[in-house]
Amino acid sequence: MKNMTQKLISSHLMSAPAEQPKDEIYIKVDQTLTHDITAVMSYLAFEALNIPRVKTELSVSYLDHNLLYIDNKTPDDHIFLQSIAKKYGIYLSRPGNGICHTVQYSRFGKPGKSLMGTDSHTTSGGALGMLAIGAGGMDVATAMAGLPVRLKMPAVVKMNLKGALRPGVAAKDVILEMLRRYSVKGGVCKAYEFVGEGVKTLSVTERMTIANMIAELGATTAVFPADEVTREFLRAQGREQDYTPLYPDEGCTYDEEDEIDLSLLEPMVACPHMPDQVKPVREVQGLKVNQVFIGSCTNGSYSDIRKAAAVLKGKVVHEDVSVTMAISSRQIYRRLLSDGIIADLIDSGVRLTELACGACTGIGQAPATNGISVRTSNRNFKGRGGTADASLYLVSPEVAAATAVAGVLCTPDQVMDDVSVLGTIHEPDEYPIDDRMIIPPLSEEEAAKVEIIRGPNIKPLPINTPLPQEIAVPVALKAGDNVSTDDITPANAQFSSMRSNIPLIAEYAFNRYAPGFVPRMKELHRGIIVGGENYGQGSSREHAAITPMYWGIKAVITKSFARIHKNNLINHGVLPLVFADPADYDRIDELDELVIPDAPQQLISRTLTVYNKTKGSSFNVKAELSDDEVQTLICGGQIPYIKSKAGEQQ
Ligand code: MIC
Ligand code: SF4
Repeated sequence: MKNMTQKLISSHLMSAPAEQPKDEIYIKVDQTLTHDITAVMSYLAFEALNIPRVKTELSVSYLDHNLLYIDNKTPDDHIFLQSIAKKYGIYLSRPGNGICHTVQYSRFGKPGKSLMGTDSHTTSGGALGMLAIGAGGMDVATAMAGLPVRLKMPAVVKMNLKGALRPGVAAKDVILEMLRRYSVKGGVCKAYEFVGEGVKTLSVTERMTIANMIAELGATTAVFPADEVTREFLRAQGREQDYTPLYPDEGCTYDEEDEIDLSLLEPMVACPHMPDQVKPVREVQGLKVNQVFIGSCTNGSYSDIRKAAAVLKGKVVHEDVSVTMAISSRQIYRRLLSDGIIADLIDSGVRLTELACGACTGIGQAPATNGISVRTSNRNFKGRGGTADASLYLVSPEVAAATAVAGVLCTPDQVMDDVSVLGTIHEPDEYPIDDRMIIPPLSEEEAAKVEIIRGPNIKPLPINTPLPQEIAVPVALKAGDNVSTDDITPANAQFSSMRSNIPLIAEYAFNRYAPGFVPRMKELHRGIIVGGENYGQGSSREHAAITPMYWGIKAVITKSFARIHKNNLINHGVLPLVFADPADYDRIDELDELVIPDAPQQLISRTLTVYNKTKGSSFNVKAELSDDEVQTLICGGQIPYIKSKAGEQQ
């Protein structure tokens, strides 16, 4: 008797099954996705593996994040990515077709399949009953090469949903409630499986909002059943043939369980500067707001936008509020257009931006100085919106629209006569289907003739050297808890355009969080980073591992790591170590000289003694790593490791 997560994992297992959560397993990946600001690193890694064509069932490359083209760099990257797609048998979703997660689950997702993407919110595919996991570019390159991908078996949490949401309360409030309960690190190495009568009341797009933001809990994935609601969605997408059911077996067991009564929820808001700073809107209502952003992959569905439009209908946005909207795909935009909704939005003074990520990750629409921005997206880390001193609040589309009208944070009932109309808005029975903005792969013969076009911004992927016998380095940075990858590698239009050029983007490592880091590394040339809990939370961007490695960071010692970032460190040969006694964190200062003698042997033993030469003391750290991960680190990262294994086999 299996739960849904166990079913999905066992049907993709390429190793012995896990005996308990956190055991290492290997899985086969059926589908991959990449997007423009993580893809270049991933395809450079794929090229280094010398494989003529992707070996997945389906791989898609999306050009969706950075469409501002502030200079030559991003268009150069896009041309490179288009030629890579042609060369290696990859679909390419062109700029303007929509945000990766929305297009992927709408046009390609299939219940029962596995999906790995170079984006933390790849978990969105769980809405369809897929095993959908976010990863770094190197892991996705491994998946595209048809090799088994390493994964820690997640503990499976049963989320029993009861009742139904009241009008004005949204799927966003379900995931915000989970963040309130469990925190941004509460989901690490967990898969949340949604069951119960309440699940049937949620559309696939509502399920997607929840599965999308499961990433904010640090979770591995979310799984929803593939039921009649799923079949209906696939039918509306003209893909009923892709439906296969997925349910938990009766009597199956779980590692943990919890319950949410949907009918008891109320509108919620995540306050600055962390997605788990959640409160009911009523506790913060009246807050004066400068900016509202509606849309993004999290809340850019047809019904999200329609609900926002229903709140705004007949009204004009408040004179002190700038209101922008990023609808998440061309398909949704087209349907909203034919249903007259776009006209309503324009009449209300909403500014429509591109069908792209944009403002969600600070690519345009930065808030004003000390600005208050209310957003339907999924992250509100400090500086995420592009303005260092702005404050971002995360809410549902209904609350965002009400706030846009009132100029202060409020709930829809405060600006509408009758919120029950929100309960009548559903996804369409049919979506307009036009995939001409997706370029299909070429035949093998045609692909062989394609030349890769590499603009000047595309610099080689730096490869680390094998682990030295002794690490003797200073503490280059002592960081606090919950350092996000946005803190390490910011992502506005300017920085996102540097993602293919490590020497350039490395100049900005930690530039908001610790502006002294790069100047210091230029003097030290080597170092260790010390961090608190949940180090590296947030996005999957590998640059947060590669740029410190580029400057000579050999190890990161923390109280705990976020899942994807830890894997990225391993893949790039940087030791992710955890304090055996967290109190040792307080006994280290920046610039202390640390020595790890016999580093490879100590790593193999999993408990390492670190000498603090400056303090004349020592402390122990743990390497919570599998045998394969240890070998990867000894080789200097995933590419040297795969190559050494291939060499052994010859
Ligand atoms: C994000 O939402 O933070 C991003 C930008 O989509 C990232 C990917 C990236 O940093 O390139 C993510 O979620 O992984
Ligand atoms: Fe794009 Fe924002 Fe979604 Fe990331 S979270 S994929 S930046 S819309």
